[in-house]
Amino acid sequence: NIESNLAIIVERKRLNDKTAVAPRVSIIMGSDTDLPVMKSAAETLEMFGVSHEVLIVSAHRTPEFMFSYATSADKRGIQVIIAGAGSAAHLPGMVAALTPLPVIGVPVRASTLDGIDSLLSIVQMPRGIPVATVAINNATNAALLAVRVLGVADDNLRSRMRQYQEEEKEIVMRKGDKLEN
Ligand code: RP5
Repeated sequence: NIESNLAIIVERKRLNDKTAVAPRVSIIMGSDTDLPVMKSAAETLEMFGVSHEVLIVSAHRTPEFMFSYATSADKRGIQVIIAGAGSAAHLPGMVAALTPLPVIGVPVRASTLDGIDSLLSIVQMPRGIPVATVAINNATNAALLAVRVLGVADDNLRSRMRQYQEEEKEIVMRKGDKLEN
């Protein structure tokens, strides 16, 4: 749809804008139809103030672009790649094969097989080429994992993650209080 396409064009412009903050995390997906699921990864990174880019990169429809994107991502300063794809979801694994960066895979529910096809395509990587796979459609967790990876060498981000965990705990505790009253 128009809204998703616009978002992608804006992000592409940002990618080309040399004055913009360099993205630390790259969120890629096989199709713009993945965007409704994948946008929560971008929203979560925004919440943590982590710079990111959002791109459509298709293993099947744009294989040459996928190759140049994946082989150059680390040289551009990207530190973690979040890759979402559905059905025969080859994108995360192919990108992981081409980059030394950590790759987090998001299986997108996109077909009559309800996302099980995507999950198995992404999680069943051969030895030597790891993809950290999150639950079906759980792009939020992919972003949270990316923040934790970055937090290893970023004290501010690590304490922000601690704070987030405390806030989540409070929310659950308050819900428990409501049930008791
Ligand atoms: C995958 O095929 C994409 O990641 C998407 O989830 C699925 C369907 O793509 P479209 O046909 O909707 O563009 O490559």
